[in-house]
Amino acid sequence: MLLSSLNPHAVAQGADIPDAVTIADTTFSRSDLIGAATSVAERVARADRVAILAAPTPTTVLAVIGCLIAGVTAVPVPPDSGTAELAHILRDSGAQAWLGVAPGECGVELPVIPVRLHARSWHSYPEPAPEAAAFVLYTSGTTGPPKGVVLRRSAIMAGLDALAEAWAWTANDVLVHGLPLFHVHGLILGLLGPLRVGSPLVHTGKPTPQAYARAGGSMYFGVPTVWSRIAEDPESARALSSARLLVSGSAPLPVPVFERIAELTGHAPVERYGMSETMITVSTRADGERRPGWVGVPVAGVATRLRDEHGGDVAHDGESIGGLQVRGPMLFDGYLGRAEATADVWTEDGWFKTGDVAAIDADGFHRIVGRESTDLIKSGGYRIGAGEVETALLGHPQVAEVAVIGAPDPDLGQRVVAFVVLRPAADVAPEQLIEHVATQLSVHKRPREVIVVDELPRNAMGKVQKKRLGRAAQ
Ligand code: MCA
Ligand code: AMP
Repeated sequence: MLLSSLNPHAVAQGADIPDAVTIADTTFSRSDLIGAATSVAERVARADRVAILAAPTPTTVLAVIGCLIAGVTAVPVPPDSGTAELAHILRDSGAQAWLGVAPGECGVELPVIPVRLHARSWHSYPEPAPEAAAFVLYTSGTTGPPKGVVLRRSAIMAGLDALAEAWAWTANDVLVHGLPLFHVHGLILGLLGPLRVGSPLVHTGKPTPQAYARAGGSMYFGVPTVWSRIAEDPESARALSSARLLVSGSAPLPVPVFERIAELTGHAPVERYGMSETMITVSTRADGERRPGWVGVPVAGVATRLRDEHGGDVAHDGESIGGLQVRGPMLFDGYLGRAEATADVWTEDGWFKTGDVAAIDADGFHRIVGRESTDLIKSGGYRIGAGEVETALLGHPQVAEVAVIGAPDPDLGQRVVAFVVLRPAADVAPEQLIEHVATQLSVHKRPREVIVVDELPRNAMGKVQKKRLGRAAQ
């Protein structure tokens, strides 16, 4: 069973977990979760696919578990999604209803199935088939609107079991994080992980250093921005010294942050690498070497290889770099309704092309060097397609041309910067353009900076030279 700790037989035998999940000042015991989520399952069971506005709340937790119990595919939606993004996700996913809370107007009307926190049901559902789709998670590509990543139940089970093994994660752990519940990191690792392993979860709402320090957990998850903010708050950092494992992922952890965290907490961070499409494929092991700047070795069941631009082998000598390809049981089924885009990311012999450039050493240690395309930006651990931000800006009536890049940023890793050519006689402030993106897409996709220019640098073919813009933004 996917959520193996939510086992009604254990509760019937008196083995409850009093603090299975704590979120937004609410604590659910294991029996609360089973009873309340089964009641959600009863209400949602006749649907195939529903959308969940995935704010970090008890409602989201019960909605997600209810779908997993009933075998209904869940589409988690960022709670700060703007109108264009919301409408896209709803139309593209074919969600039939909102489960829990519905957002404001976006042009697509769906019924709302309520989640009642105090309702209980003890109905017993058979475990859905392992190949059934558990989630469609929306994630950005280099161009176009986000694509739906279809994750089946067996992939999630394999991904979580591999991490539990690598990190020696058991029911004796208490996991703490404050990550969003609409991506693999916060949702699958951060919520389903504890429910599978049986370790209590404390979700802090926001991943602030102070909240992490107060939570008193044994395992902490964070994106590099979270760890860099903790490294700048020595008092909070020192409070984490009683933990067992500090885990970083979703973006590169800068070596100085790794070292500062190790110095302040006494724990060298465990780094791991993954994608929405693959879950976590490479990780430092709890009992293994923790090398700053490196993300570890393939987890159980995963094979990796490097390929040059002609598809040739690249040596695993720790120096040579190539396109990273992976294979394993936790990979996705494809992009929803996009057979061509799905085919594009697989090689003929069945390896997934991550789009990341990496080096692998003779011991199997991986170093992620960067992405093949500059048009996928990682800001605060969020994946943001330059193309979708450009489309949003071009939708503004006063914008004539635009080029969006990820500029290096000490806090966010990269920050979204937009270079904009305005229409003649336009009268619009950069802040208004930033706000326009925040209301169309998600707040976290907004440019942190809009730079108005007379023209964009182009090559002889008329293509915008983003590398030159990158230098201008530093
Ligand atoms: C600013 N705000 C606005 C606006 N401008 N709100 C509305 N409209 C505007 N125009 C305010 C909001 O009120 C909010 O404030 C704040 O800005 C949110 O902005 P954000 O940029 O999100 O905040 P941040 O503090 O810069 O965020 C840093 C962060 C966040 C907390 C680290 O980036 C984060 O949660 N990242 C996690 C991403 C993640 O989980 N990625 C995993 C992908 P207020 O905060 O006061 O409400 S999965 C993955 O990558 C794979 C599988 C893997 O390997 O894990
Ligand atoms: P997402 O689909 O949002 O999960 O983003 C996946 C991308 O995040 C990967 O393709 C990498 O570019 C990046 N990423 C994830 N984890 C790491 C890491 N530990 N180090 C460097 N990059 C990472």
